[in-house]
Amino acid sequence: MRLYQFDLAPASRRVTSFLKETGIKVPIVQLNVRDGDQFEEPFSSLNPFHCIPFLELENGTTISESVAICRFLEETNNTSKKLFGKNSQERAIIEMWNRRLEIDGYVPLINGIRNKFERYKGKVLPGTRNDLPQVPEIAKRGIESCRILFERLNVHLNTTTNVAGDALSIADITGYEVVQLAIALEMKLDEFEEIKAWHEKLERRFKLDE
Ligand SMILES: N[C@@H](CCC(=O)N[C@@H](CS)C(=O)NCC(=O)O)C(=O)O
Repeated sequence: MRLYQFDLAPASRRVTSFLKETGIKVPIVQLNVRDGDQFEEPFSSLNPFHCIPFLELENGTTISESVAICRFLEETNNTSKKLFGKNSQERAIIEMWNRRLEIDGYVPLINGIRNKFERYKGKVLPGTRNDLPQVPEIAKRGIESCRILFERLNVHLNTTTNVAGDALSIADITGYEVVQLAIALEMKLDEFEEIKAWHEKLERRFKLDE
């Protein structure tokens, strides 16, 4: 089994944080997606979506999508920490928050970053190289979508230790990356005291070693 990663990429960092938290060990191969390693063989055929992370299994199957990878690793390793929940209700609440954070925060902000910063020119959609123009308005909309999410989330975090309950879950890992993306897009966070405290707590756990 091999996990293909690029440490600086948000989707990869979600898997790195999951591995850190659960203690699961997987052999890792670094692909530099900035240099375009994902378009070279054998990586291009292994994952035709041309994105990292992806997991290559011994039987030749490839699993892409960070959350699918984490779910597979949790189910196939007997770890005491269950970041996807221990019963039906926990699993549903965790999925609910994870999807909310992805749909209203992570995806709009990633689209915003790719449409705003010069370094993503020609790379507007993940896993592509083409002449699709950047549209700065998408960054503004991304921030607005995330601001509405944060207004709701800030109230919710008053009532709970972690986003989907007492135990830390995959939804907190997604949430940490959402706040990191919001900071990268220079979103104003002053009014979101609960989110800032939650992010600081997660930062102590998941900040990349320099
Ligand atoms: N939804 C996917 C996102 C994967 C993705 O977009 N990965 C980016 C890095 S964050 C990538 O590999 N980009 C390569 C490129 O755009 O060329 C996941 O969570 O795994």
